[in-house]
Amino acid sequence: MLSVFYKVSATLFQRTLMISSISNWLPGTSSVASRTMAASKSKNQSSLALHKVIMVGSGGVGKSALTLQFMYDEFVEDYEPTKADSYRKKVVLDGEEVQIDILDTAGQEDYAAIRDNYFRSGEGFLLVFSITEHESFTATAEFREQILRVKAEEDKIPLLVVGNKSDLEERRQVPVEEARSKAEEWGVQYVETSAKTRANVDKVFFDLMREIRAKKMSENKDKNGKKSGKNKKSFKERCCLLNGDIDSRESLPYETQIGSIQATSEEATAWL
Ligand SMILES: Nc1nc2c(ncn2[C@@H]2O[C@H](COP(=O)(O)OP(=O)(O)O)[C@@H](O)[C@H]2O)c(=O)[nH]1
Ligand SMILES: [Mg+2]
Repeated sequence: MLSVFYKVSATLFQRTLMISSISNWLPGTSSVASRTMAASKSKNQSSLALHKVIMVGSGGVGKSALTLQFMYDEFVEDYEPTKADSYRKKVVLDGEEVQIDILDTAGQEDYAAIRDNYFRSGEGFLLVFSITEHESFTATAEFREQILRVKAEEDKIPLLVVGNKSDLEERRQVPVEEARSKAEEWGVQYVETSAKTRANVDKVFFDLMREIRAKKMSENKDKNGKKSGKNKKSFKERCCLLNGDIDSRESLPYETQIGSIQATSEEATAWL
């Protein structure tokens, strides 16, 4: 009886730790300290683009092994299966220095509200299964549904389907063709990786970052297009006001409006 109590308490404690260690991924939960730190970052660092990637998939498929191989160039055989964590790394993407944030999920996504918050804050997803376990491939459809549900208002979500453990060919349960045609149906790329041999590990993270970057660029273009359209209109209005009512002109501060447009585009380019 006592041992059951200890087991349950330990699990709850572990989950609490897990959730707190990745709370920076939950929108609106950044601490004062982290906000202050962010504000005092060097100009160079804060101006680096940041791409936020989430590892999604059934337990045991190699999400942590892929993450750790990408981060530290090593294959971790026995990473704690219930441990979720987030990682940040500076990389050079097509000649540009950028930062990548990786959220390695692990079971906490069973709690729908927590999972939805993570998914909402992610900009791109690696949907991982193991080529040695057909069930994990079938599960990708449900994970994808969850992502689409949370990001319903977004056009195209950067996502790659990843068939991991390609070094275990003799234990393959998911034919390449089956996975490829599913990915085609979803309009995404299918890549096979091995966290053990490092095959295609960089490729999946870099290709995903490219998709995220392309999406941000096109969103930015749209935003800027709309902004300049708006600006033209208010400039016209202002001309009329200048000809007429001086008091009304004061209530439409020209400098402030231009300033806010500049701030918006600067803010946006920081996410490119
Ligand atoms: N042979 C082989 N084993 C792998 C590979 N990726 C992960 N594993 C092993 O599969 C098990 C589960 O991996 P893990 O990263 O903890 O899975 P997660 O639950 O999705 O995070 C571990 O024993 C890993 O060593 C791989 O590419 N090849
Ligand atoms: Mg894991």
